[in-house]
Amino acid sequence: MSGRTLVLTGGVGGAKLVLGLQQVVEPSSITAIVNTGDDFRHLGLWVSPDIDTLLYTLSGQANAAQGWGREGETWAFMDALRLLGGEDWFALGDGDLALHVLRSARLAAGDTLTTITADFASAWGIGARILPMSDQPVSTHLDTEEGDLAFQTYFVEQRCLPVVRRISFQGAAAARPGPDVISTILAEDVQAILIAPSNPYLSIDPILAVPGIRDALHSARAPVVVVSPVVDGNAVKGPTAKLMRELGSAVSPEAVLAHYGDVVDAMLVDERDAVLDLGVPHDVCDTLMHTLADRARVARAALALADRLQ
Ligand code: FO1
Repeated sequence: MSGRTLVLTGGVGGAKLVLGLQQVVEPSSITAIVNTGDDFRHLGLWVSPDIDTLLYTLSGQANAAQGWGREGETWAFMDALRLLGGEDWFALGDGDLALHVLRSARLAAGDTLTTITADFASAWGIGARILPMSDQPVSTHLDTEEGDLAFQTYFVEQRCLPVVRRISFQGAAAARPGPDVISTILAEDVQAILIAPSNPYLSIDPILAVPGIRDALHSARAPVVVVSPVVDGNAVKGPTAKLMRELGSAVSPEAVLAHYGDVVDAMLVDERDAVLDLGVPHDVCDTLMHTLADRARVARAALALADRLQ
């Protein structure tokens, strides 16, 4: 297979797939379009968790056990903050802080998130292209039984406990896709557009909510293949299954596919989920990605499925 590979991705699950792709295709042929609905201003700093998870993962700095932040992190800033009575529910490691400080200063000086992200990736020798879904702020909000919660309040402070009734993406309607997002989706040399096994509601929907992205996926020459985030009737990680149930959905590959609708051309399903007829082509493999070899296997299977549809 030759040509470019695009991945729509959120946090840790998506980063694992991109890392797997790097094992099977040239890193410079990969473009990740990343969710920024989790981004927020905290202690005056602009934090972009999903972009940073990808930056840390692809540069070999990620704290894999924790699922966010960097390996070998120190916490002097948080200790000092706590002694001053500062908010400590969202932990910013000392090294991680450098990213947020620099990003915030550059945004204030008029640079875009796209340029800043590209510069960070280049500083760390990352070959893949990392494109924020938009340079305008989009904030995921959850309408819950405890009231309206901003994403990080729901996810980190409230540990996803409140029951969710509705999800919205504030700012999405007025946001524009990042400068190269649409042209990259529509490019002639794209061989596959993958939707990572990230949370469909919290990680991928914000990307699809940016006007123009869903239409571009429809018009793209390359097939759109989703890697199922459901394994054995449950979600691999995080609040996906809980959220799907609360929003009245079954926790199954079929339900994920129905949620995405006609934007998806094919699905890579986990071997533990018996699927009868999905209505779109599908392949089956072990989609759990614990090791680098697992990640390469899933990437290879997703690309092979896309190749079959070309
Ligand atoms: N997740 C947590 O569960 N607790 C934290 O204190 C926390 C801090 C944090 C700092 C920077 C960053 O980029 C991410 C951080 N995350 C933390 C993870 C993150 O908020 C979520 O996992 C993602 O937004 C979901 O993809």
